Amino acid sequence: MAGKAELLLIGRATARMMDAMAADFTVHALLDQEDQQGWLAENGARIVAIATDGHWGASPEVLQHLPKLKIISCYGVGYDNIDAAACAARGIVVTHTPDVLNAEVANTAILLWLATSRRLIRDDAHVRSGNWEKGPAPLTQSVENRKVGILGLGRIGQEIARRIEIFSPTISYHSRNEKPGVSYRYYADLTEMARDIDTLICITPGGAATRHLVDRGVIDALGPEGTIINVGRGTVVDEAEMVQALIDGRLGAAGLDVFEHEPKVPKALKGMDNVTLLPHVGSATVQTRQAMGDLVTGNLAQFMRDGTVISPVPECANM
Ligand code: A2R
Repeated sequence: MAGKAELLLIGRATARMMDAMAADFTVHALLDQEDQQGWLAENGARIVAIATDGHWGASPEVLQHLPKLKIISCYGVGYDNIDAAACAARGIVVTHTPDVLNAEVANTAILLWLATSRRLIRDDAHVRSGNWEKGPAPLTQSVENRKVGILGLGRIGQEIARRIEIFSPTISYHSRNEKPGVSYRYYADLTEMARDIDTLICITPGGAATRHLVDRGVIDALGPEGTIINVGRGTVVDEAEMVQALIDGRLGAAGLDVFEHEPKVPKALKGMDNVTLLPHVGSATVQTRQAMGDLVTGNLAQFMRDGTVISPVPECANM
């Protein structure tokens, strides 16, 4: 009798995911191998499935060792570290975890926006340090009636917009295509939108097509009263330009869950009290991460059962 199919785990998985995957697969964790290249060269030919995440992805250097690979199941909605078009061309289906994290990431965007505008971290420090006994904290910026622009009105972007409606009558968005049936104002040009708003919330995918969409021109159009909230990918914002603009006072504030070279964060940001910094935790609650894990293992199990998957990435939707 043939043994179980073999799966390569890139990165880490929860105990619940490991249990679920063990039903169909013998799981090999790449991070447990001392000599990863040597292990791949020796064992890669037996691997039919990969479980990975948006951070680790699946590099060409790994994939070249896996001639029998049929499926890559990615934990996270962003898959910019996987060349999905190349995988589709090789007959490898790539899946991700859209929708189950929409509400959580949208909540994180609102959390960052409120915390940044109302200087939550600075004022918390004001209490803890005892400075409150010497005097009140300086006033902050209201989130009521701001002009908010969303860069990327997709699944998550629309959830963010729905929440912003409570605070702001003026919501606009930029994406490559105008979204049918949406009442928010569409801008075909991002810089033009930036001129008309005071808060820019970024929630596009990463990758080459969106790299540095938020460049110096967009940052200067937002201006000294402007705020950038980024819960998409760090690469979407020209981070060096954003930091310099914050130093110069050409940009007012920033709330950031993602960074261009994360987990490395520019030192200058760490000393600013007009920025709020999070370690890429947009979807990182127990409940949402469990739902994401279940979708990762659900895609793998369904594929082993009948060759279909629940949530393919768009490049693999018609395989
Ligand atoms: O451009 P469109 O019309 O395809 O709209 C998509 C927009 N988008 C872009 N906007 C401007 N320039 C681009 N080069 C560009 N590429 C994509 O981003 C759409 O409105 C939005 C993405 O929406 P979804 O595909 O539904 O993604 P979801 O689930 O909202 O997640 C967004 C990203 C993930 O890829 C992760 O990087 C992060 O949030 O967690």
